[in-house]
Amino acid sequence: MTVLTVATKPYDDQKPGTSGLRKKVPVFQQPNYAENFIQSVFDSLENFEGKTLVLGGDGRYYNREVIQKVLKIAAANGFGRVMVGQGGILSTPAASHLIRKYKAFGGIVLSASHNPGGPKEDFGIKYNIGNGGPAPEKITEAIFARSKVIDRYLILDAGDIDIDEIGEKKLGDMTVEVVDPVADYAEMMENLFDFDAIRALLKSGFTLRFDAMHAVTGPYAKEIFERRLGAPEGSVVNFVPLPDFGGHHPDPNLVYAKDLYDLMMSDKAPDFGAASDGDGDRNLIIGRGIFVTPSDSLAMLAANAHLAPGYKAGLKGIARSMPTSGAADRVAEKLGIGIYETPTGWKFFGNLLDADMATICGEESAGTGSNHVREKDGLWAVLLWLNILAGRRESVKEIAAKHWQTYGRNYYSRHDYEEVDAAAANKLMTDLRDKLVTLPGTSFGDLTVVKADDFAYHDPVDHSVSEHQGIRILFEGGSRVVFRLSGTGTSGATIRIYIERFEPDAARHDLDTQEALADLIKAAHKIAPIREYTGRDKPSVIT
Ligand code: G16
Repeated sequence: MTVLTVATKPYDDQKPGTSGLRKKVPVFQQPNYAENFIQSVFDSLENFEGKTLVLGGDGRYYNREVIQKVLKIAAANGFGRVMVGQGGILSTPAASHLIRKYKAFGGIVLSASHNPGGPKEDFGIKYNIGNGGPAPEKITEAIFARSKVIDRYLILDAGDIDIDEIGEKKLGDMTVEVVDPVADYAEMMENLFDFDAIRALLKSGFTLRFDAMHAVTGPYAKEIFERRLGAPEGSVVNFVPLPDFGGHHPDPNLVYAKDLYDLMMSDKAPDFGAASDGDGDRNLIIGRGIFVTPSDSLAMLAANAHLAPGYKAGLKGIARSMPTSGAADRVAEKLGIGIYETPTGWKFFGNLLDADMATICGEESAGTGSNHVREKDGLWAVLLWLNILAGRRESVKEIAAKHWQTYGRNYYSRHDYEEVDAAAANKLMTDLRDKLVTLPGTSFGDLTVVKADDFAYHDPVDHSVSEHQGIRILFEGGSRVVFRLSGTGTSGATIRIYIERFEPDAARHDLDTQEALADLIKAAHKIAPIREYTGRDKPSVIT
């Protein structure tokens, strides 16, 4: 088969964001757009000839087409083997696991995560390195630099290859191995968690509902929860992955997983409810009558992880992204282990995990994971919760209440202003940066600013520095508000405000979150008058 060298012209907008390149499908469908980016990835890497690439995606619209492009471009560039999930499907954590288990050179994951899918919706391409994690900034910057000057790509002159039948086939000199997307992942979960104990819990009448949101975790959840753990059929809902996720946002939060939330707050609630997102790396945890914020979930999982066989030796450290609440810090302090504060983006945890400085990591954006892979992992978080519930035989509500009694409660909320005008959002952030020096000492009602800065991260492993990672306003007593622009949206800009208050007094642990944070929310809008800049008078999503 012939390798074709196709002349192309660069696009100037192929800068990877928080997690890979995410754009609308019609943008990806422009002539050579996907080809340019894939070739830019390969042009930024060295010494992969003859090596293995892992490939899969969350099954969203355009997944299959881009899988074929990657296969032919990988063959033309000299990869020896591509392991591709059957039907082009691999959850993000399952892809990370395959890269690690089979010592692949790297992997390409096609996903726009929790963003909607469909002909006019979102698509994405992400490159993961040999440790199984998202490429670090020095590689994503090299990819972007290459994409701005690219003038050709290499592609095998071949027909499409069957990716639905498990087994090996040849594409030129390259082997394409179509693998079961679930098997290796499910086996890893069996090794990390006490499946017997969870089985016994489910047998005792404990009920669960897992909402796969018509996204990639459906087949994984069916296999693990229903077939291997014996949850009754029907415990997993919306389990058929659809290219448009059934027309919904596959985003497991209180807005887009409202049906699950309403059920869990009703008198028909099962004991435990959970959901995952488009590509299976995020999680939502709701007990009967209680939503557990991702920041609290991280802290509670870390405090109880020793109940699961995979973590019984204890944790080396905990890492959290800067906007994530400080709840995990208190657990780390009590355990006498390190706590690391990184910028938003799972890629920043990779070095800490590789250096064995952190074992469990988490983000406020519904991501939790551990050193078992190098991505966050939605089903892992659900299974660790189930393992803890099986070990403690208490409800989620009881576990949360006891946790807060021991450590205090970090009231926490995030307010998102989605799809606002990008220029207005950037101006808001620039003006905010300009007034940071004047803020310390200023009061807003009873709140006095003690510190205001623009978060910069100094990686303790490779000593790289990442600046402008979010504006922090810290108040006396430990409350804070943080402002950031999202790095994952595909139209306009999304302003995020993260609001947090620490409450040590157990008598005040039953307040409504928004009420507990009301004065901080007011102060946030005085400091950054979003309405004046954007015309928006309320957030589009509150989590
Ligand atoms: C990605 C990253 C996460 C990040 C999240 C939100 O998640 O992997 O680390 O926290 O985006 O980022 P932002 O606030 O910039 O939108 P995912 O699930 O979209 O891949």
